Amino acid sequence: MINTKAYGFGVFISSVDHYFHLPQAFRASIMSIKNQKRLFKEASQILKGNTWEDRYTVPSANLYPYQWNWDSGFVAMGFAHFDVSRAIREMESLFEGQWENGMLPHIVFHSKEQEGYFPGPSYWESKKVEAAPRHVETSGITQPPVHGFILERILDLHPDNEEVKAFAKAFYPKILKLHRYFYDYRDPKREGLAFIFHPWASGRDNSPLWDDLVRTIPIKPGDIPSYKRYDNLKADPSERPSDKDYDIYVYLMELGKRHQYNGKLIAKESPFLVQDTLFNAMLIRSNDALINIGSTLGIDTKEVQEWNKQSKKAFDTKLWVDSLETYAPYDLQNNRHIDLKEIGAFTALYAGIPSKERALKLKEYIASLADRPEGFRVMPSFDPDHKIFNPRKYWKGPIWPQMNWLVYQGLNRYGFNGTANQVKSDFIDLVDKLGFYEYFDPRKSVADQLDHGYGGDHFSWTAAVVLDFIANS
Ligand code: 9WN
Repeated sequence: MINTKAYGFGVFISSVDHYFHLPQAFRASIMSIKNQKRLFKEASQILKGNTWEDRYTVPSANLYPYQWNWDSGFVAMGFAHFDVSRAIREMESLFEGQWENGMLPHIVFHSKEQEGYFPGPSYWESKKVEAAPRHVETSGITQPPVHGFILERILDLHPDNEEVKAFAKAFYPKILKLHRYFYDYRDPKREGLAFIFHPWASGRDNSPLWDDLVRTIPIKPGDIPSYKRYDNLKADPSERPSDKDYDIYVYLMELGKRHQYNGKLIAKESPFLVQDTLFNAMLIRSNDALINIGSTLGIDTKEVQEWNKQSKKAFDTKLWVDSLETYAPYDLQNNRHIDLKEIGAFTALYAGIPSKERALKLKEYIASLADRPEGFRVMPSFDPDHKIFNPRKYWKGPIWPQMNWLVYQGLNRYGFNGTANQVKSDFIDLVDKLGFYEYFDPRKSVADQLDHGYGGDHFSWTAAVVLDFIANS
């Protein structure tokens, strides 16, 4: 892999062809150069095709027709490999949705209500909330904060680009404000860990992590309005969350709406209040990025350093579960760990949280999945030994692109390059064989017989991850 920092090698890729004129020695051969070139081109076309008004990108034109929070972070990283000005506009358009209190919503509705997605702009009633922006409608929940390390990645790719430097300076305070929101509004006991109050905010909607918790939420007639789902008309309904899951999603959105999405009030009442692994690992890794960027740009980072010291310690002590040999989310309303083995825990590597010993345990688990006789590509989103594991169903087992990217980065951070490369090549191989889908079957024997992935096609973050993986091979 090219470590751009170590080689002082600013990979400025102004076009697909420019990239492929780079010396071959810098590109390990995970597949033929011809195939890499083809995938790189297809990926860039997908991002361009999913772009609206030349400034924001939808995850998938058919399934998710608005701008999503963490999707757009990855999308910006993808664009940074061939059109950095578009990468900048992606981040800027996303943060147009940022609220006065710093909250960054999980969807920004640049376009009017469209038939085909629930819950659309009119559902959330964001404009009734004083802190929400006036010029654009948004949702009222957030998503994992990836934007700090995405900004760092863009800067790393273009260290001498003046437009990028100016953007980083102007953008830094917005990300800082977002992180401050999490510490001020989502961490009532000042533990250094932010809570979420909706499964969607975890980025992993129907993960088995949330099953027990949401099952205990009683919904009485009249608690939720009637609504119409479209997701299960557009994607295979057997892969999507159940109707019961959706009722809970709506119930929790109603609760948020009732409290004008005010974290402090919600914390008192919400039956779903969780300190999630992935969410907090992203916050910590993005804090790290703010510290690194700050020192390059001459910005004082004392406040961020203090947050991060506390957050790293709290994550490592509170969220580690010995019997599982991984981290696990913490359910604040029932004071217990949600002790299941799930991919979010493994992103702690990317945030530099575990000791070497713990990191080794995490790595060995991933490697052991890959070595099994029945054969898994790594890394499935949920524990294949658990009875709930379902290799086709959304967050209950399939391989997800952005999660593989995060796990890959984490393994490399700890020097486990062999396993990291396996995670990367497994993913590239899936896309090469099955297309740019939203998620993939992790079972080798099954996926090898298929001719497509699962969920939405022409998916933006799938394209973004392919671009980054290939550019850094
Ligand atoms: C709800 C857009 C989003 C991703 C999430 C993924 C899925 C939405 C949905 O799609 O969630 O936000 O309607 O199911 O779980 O991670 O950001 O790609």
